[in-house]
Amino acid sequence: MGDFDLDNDRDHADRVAFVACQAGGFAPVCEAADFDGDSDIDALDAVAFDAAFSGLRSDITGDGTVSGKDLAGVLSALGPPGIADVNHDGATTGGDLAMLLAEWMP
Ligand SMILES: [Ca+2]
Ligand SMILES: [Ca+2]
Ligand SMILES: [Ca+2]
Ligand SMILES: [Ca+2]
Repeated sequence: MGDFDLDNDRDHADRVAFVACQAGGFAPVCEAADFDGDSDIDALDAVAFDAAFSGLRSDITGDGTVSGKDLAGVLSALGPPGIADVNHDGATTGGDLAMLLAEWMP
């Protein structure tokens, strides 16, 4: 589950696809995102995806490190959910910033 591009990993590319499915609602192509098999892509599936995810949750740019670029990404995405909603509470807020700072690798 969660390997959208079928290359046997759950990396940033898969995460982008997951977030798109989470935002866009359930579609046949999103079956790989429905970890618990209840035909929706919700916070429970997001938690399961994170458990399988190989990267850093706060690495929203997908470059392998958590840096100022990710911080800028979260700051520019504040408000709605999306890839910057790293704690999956349905919004991009200071809580996501706190998680990013906790994973920060200078
Ligand atoms: Ca993959
Ligand atoms: Ca589900
Ligand atoms: Ca990054
Ligand atoms: Ca959040």
